[in-house]
Amino acid sequence: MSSSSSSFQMGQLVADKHVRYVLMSEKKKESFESVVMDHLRMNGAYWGLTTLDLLDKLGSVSVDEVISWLMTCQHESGGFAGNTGHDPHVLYTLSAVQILALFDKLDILDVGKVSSYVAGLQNEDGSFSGDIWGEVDTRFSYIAICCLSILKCLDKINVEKAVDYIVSCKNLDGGFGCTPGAESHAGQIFCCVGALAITGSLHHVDKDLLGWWLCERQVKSGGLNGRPEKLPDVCYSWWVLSSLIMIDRVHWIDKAKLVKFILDCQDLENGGISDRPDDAVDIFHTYFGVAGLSLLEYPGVKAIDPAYALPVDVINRILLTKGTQMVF
Ligand code: GRG
Repeated sequence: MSSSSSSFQMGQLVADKHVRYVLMSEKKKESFESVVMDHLRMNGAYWGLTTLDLLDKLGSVSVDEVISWLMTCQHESGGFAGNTGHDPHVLYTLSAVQILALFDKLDILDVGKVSSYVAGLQNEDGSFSGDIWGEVDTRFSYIAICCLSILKCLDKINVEKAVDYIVSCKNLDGGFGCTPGAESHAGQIFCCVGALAITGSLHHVDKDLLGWWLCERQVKSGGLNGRPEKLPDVCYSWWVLSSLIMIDRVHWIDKAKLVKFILDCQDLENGGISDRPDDAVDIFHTYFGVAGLSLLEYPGVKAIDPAYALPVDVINRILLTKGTQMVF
């Protein structure tokens, strides 16, 4: 379906240009962007490949090439690094698992090994460290829960303690921070709400209070910020909207104005999406812009799951097959 047939009376998504931008950014290995992103290439691959899948163009990449590189990033511990020769971290392990899920290639994984690596990062209080160096953050709680759920190994961790820890990071404004007492931030809210959604624990969220805080993130231009008094940024189209959808309060924001803000951040000539109109594009904002449009049901963009951050058809394929452990 082309966006010209849509009910959105505004600029259009230049989908073909974004596809070309994603495919080209992979080829420009010497560019500044590639060099500074070298250590987190696994995240970049997840952002780029998911963008392609949402635009129904995943077939444009060589599955074998991606997977043979991806497997060079796995360590003896079972965890994945951001690139060949780097150290493993749970951040990159989730991206690796998500990429394999996109390609329907989870069967090449030693699931026992990967899940033991992730589960081994749970601490006594239920929180998760990101790697052996021990930094604790609710981002890592989400990542561990999302990863283990995709691998159908949630039973390897103490889910009750994991949930209790996340709840201990809830603030009086209804939001969540990275550790107990830390300021509410839309990115951390996505992580906490996502982890609670996956574990069937959303009853811990005050949906009206949090919904109010989240819908107040919309500013005059239609864009969303991540916390009060901050500038809007396309990436919050994902962190805020997905959270609003999970708590069933997405109708509290002006969706048409947000669509316009995202479309205004496109590079109409060379493809790619930036944080704000007229800034330089990058792969991170291109993904979160397209993913935001997916949550807004923009025509021609496949539906994405707000908790797992993967296309709905991919999640259905995984969760509806034999061996599913439903925690709901
Ligand atoms: C699978 C989608 C997915 C995520 C994996 C890594 C992760 C889990 C979640 C990250 C959540 C997070 C903290 C997002 C915020 C990212 C961001 C733009 C941070 C910028 O923070 P500041 O303080 O910017 O620099 P503001 O906008 O507050 O000025």
